[in-house]
Amino acid sequence: MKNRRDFLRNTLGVGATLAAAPRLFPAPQANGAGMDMDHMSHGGPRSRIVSVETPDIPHLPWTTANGAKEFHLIAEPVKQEFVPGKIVNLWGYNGSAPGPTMEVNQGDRVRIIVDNHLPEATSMHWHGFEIPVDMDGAPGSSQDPIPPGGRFVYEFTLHQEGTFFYHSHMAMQEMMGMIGAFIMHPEKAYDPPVDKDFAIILQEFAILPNNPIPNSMNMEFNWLTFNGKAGPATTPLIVRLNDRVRLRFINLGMDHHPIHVHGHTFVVTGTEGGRQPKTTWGPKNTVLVGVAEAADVEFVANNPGDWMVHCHLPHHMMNQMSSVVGTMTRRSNGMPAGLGMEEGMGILREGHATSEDKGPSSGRGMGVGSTRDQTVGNGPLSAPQTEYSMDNMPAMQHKGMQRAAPEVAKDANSVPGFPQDAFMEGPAMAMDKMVDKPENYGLRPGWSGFMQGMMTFLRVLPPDLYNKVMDLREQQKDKPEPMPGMEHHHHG
Ligand SMILES: [Cu+2]
Repeated sequence: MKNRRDFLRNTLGVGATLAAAPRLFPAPQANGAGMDMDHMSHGGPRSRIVSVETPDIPHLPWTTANGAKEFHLIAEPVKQEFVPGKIVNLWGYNGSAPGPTMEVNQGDRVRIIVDNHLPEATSMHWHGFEIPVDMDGAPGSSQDPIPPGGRFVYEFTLHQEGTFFYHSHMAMQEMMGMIGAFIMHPEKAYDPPVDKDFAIILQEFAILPNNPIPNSMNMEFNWLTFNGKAGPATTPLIVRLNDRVRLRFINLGMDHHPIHVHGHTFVVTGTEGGRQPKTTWGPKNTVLVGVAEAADVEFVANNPGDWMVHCHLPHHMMNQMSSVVGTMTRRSNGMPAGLGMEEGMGILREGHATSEDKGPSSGRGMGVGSTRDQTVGNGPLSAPQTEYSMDNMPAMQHKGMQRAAPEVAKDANSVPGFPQDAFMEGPAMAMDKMVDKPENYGLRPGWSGFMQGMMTFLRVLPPDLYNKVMDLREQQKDKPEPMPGMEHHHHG
């Protein structure tokens, strides 16, 4: 018991000096199993518990103070890069949206200092925690909201285990990104133990074209993210062939997401309430993760390959879905008569984007919105049109994009319903180089053109390739992480 706690303390303690490092927990050694904790804890009951990886999201370090694990969360505006060049203003914690992942052990006493650096009041809710009501974070009923510049210290003992999360209890702040994973490891390792354990937070945002701020009232969600990234910028889940794998999905948004894993059959082993008994485990390949729910699934990765993991709602497999997108997809017909270029592209200098006079020019009303859409027909871009559009968007990073003529039949225009995929996907979107990272090593060339929205890969790798990816990841760790936006300034 003590050894196990010491391990996590030591591991996380190192993280205190690496607050910005996204990969707090190093990859397992090439010849080891999991985190190789057997050697560190002498085979105790927790010996087979591995730390949870949350790709693209850092872990929150902690210190020990006054008999508790002490964490520090700062609620603040953040810039999040969904895909290269798409930087949006969200609200989150400690520079990240979703906020950093917290990992604790069942039985721990924890203290969480929450500072509010937002321009308005907030309150922190510990979702599903069985704790005293004055620690619950319900604004107005269990505590006063934390004012801007204010602080609230939460402290409680945790007797639960499972996949939990924390979030602002101000509804619209939730839709600005304010959620984070809170993993409670069990006193005794789950049976069977896993070799790899991942958590993915599902979020959605409605963002007008060329507007960097989500409209939290709009329900036409056009940016769908895994851990704050949309495909192809999501970081693949790297596992070894025949590893036992746990995926933990957490959903906080306005939609339920049916998450589908290719090539494998899994069992649902837990919910937002904790571990489920084995008698409830039936075979599945899709799990519906409802709003405010979590789902743990487990399987043996016995099928080698680069397998897609994605939400199966068709509209959640796209980026920047919008029926009016200005010059990006339409060289003409994209702008209403009598308005300027900026208004036509949704860049507003005065007034509200959804006001009576501006709404139509931005192509959106307040709600479902199709009533305000401009009457433009869909149509695939020819290669020259794509070229023209890209070259006329100096702020858009397009170096490294792969362009080719869309594959379209000669008589395509005579087929009712055309175009569908030729409109959304294809020629302008492949950006393998722009999203290059160790975890993408060896993927099929051009793969990125077909990854959008809530999509990532489960890469089930044979030993050679697995070791190669892990070596590359080790090398990358020594390089400084670029800040969102910094690498895009030299364009234009
Ligand atoms: Cu979905």
